[in-house]
Amino acid sequence: VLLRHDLHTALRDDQFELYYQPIVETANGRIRGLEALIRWHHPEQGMVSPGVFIPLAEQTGQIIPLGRWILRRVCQEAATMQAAGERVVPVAVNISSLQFRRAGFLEDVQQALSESGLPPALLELEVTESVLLDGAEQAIALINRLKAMGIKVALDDFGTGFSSLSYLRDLPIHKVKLDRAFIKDITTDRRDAAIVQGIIDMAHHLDLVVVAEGIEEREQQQDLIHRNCDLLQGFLFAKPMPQEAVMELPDLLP
Ligand code: G
Ligand code: G
Ligand code: MN
Ligand code: NA
Repeated sequence: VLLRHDLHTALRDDQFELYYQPIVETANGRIRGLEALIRWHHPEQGMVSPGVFIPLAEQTGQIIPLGRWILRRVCQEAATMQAAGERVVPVAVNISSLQFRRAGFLEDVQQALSESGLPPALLELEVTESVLLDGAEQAIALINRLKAMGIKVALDDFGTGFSSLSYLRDLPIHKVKLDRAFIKDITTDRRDAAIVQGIIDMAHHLDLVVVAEGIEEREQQQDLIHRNCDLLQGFLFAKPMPQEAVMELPDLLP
């Protein structure tokens, strides 16, 4: 109840911060991208997880101004990082389905890009299958327009919820992110291994890039090298961290 009310003032009082987690090349740990993950420094409760306040913001409608703020801030910070260092990699932003499906979303993206000067090729949007909730046609049309602007779209949390194989066929995405639920036991559970291998092979035949999430152990990396997974993300390489910290990282993560 308190959190719900606090969300209103949090934006105004600048209590949000964006953390960034590297996404690396499977075989060698070279940083190939960053995912922006929001953090809320609550004045009394300390750090509140987005797993808690994003669903709340979706219920209250606050996700619209918050989502717009996130897009603008990520584009600004990504432009800053690009200008400051030699490393030029795309930055991915999680987009709530409510935000994605709302009129004006495309204009918000365009505005965030133009005011920051960030090249569209350095922005990626992560969406989940729930963007399809009220009509696949609209979602497909929107993703095609984003694609025409040079912005890539990834399908996040793939394999969980109600995600279906036909989404890989119908959505004009360029990347699929395998949920960490499949990765957790990949080295010991033949069923998980079979599903992951199947998704990787199918995605490659569809010309999609595959990212595995939640890599915590070296053995999982070894396994995914053999399975031909393109990119990895997880605590083994780096946790989400503030912009200043991520800028200090070397190009290759052990
Ligand atoms: O960073 P963490 O693992 O605590 O994130 C928990 C959940 O919150 C994940 O599902 C993640 O996708 C979501 N999340 C994190 N940052 C953002 C954001 O900026 N926007 C949206 N819509 N969701 C986010
Ligand atoms: O739903 P989405 O994939 O956007 O969520 C990303 C979330 O996963 C972030 O909140 C991030 O903190 C979390 N995460 C990233 N790497 C790992 C990991 O190796 N292990 C676990 N348990 N969580 C991770
Ligand atoms: Mn994500
Ligand atoms: Na995910």
